[in-house]
Amino acid sequence: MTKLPPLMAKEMQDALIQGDGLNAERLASEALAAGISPITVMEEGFVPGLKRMGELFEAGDVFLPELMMAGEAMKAAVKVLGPAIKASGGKQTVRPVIVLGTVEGDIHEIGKNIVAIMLETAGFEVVDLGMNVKADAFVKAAKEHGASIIGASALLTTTMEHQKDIVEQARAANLKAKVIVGGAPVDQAWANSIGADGYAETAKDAVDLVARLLKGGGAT
Ligand code: B1M
Repeated sequence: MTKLPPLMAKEMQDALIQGDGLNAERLASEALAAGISPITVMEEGFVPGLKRMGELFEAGDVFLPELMMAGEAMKAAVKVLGPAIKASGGKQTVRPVIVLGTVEGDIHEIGKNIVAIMLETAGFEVVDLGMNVKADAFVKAAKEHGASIIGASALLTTTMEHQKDIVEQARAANLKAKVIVGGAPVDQAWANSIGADGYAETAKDAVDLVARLLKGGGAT
């Protein structure tokens, strides 16, 4: 598979930092036309741009409007890359259901959307509840859809606590579904402390984790 040229990766990161969605979309299309894997383009091209944006925001060098524009530019890139990632996946007849969402009080959805795309590509059926989703809505949807897995994403240290609510409510409702957690501030220690069935650092790890859990294997 063709590698992502460093100059193009830099242009992708700059497009996000400048909040330039049109450029992000163009660069994503050009990279695909050049035969570069859409996952490589996402992970090595665009995601580092958002990480850099987070650092600039934390340092007070950019403000909320710029952060929002970077998020929109990323969504423009995902619009091009998502279908290409899905097209690279195989087809499966029996598709275990995964209920996925970003927890209550949290409107970060880009990482969760990437996780959804990767899970669908791997042959799972994803019921995407969106962002700012209350714990009881995860549980209700899992019951309705007969989900095997509930996946909760959180990007804020202040909203991670709701992942614990989801685990507790899922247990209280005697759900068979396993609960997995992820998102930038989340780690294995947090997942253990709230009794979650698994933690994944990246979207690709989430796919491996789900496959392992559904085979009856452990979370690590
Ligand atoms: Co926000 N934001 N933001 N933001 N934002 C962060 C998270 C922050 C770290 C930036 C910073 O200060 N450095 C900081 C949080 C600090 C903290 O909690 N300690 C922060 C803040 C403070 C805020 C606001 C409070 C700002 C304000 O209003 N003053 C506000 C909160 C709003 C709210 O949610 N209530 C806010 C708002 C926003 C925007 C709306 C402007 C925008 C989001 C746009 C959108 O999603 N539509 C935004 C953005 C873009 C960011 C950063 C820059 C980028 C997030 C992102 O999309 N990353 C972020 C900085 C950072 O994360 N370093 C930041 C790319 C994405 C692919 O990565 O989401 O980590 P990520 O997902 C990865 C993995 O984590 C994993 O897979 C993905 C792909 O590999 N993963 C899972 C994710 N979910 C998973 C679930 C799984 C498994 C794996 O299983 C279920």
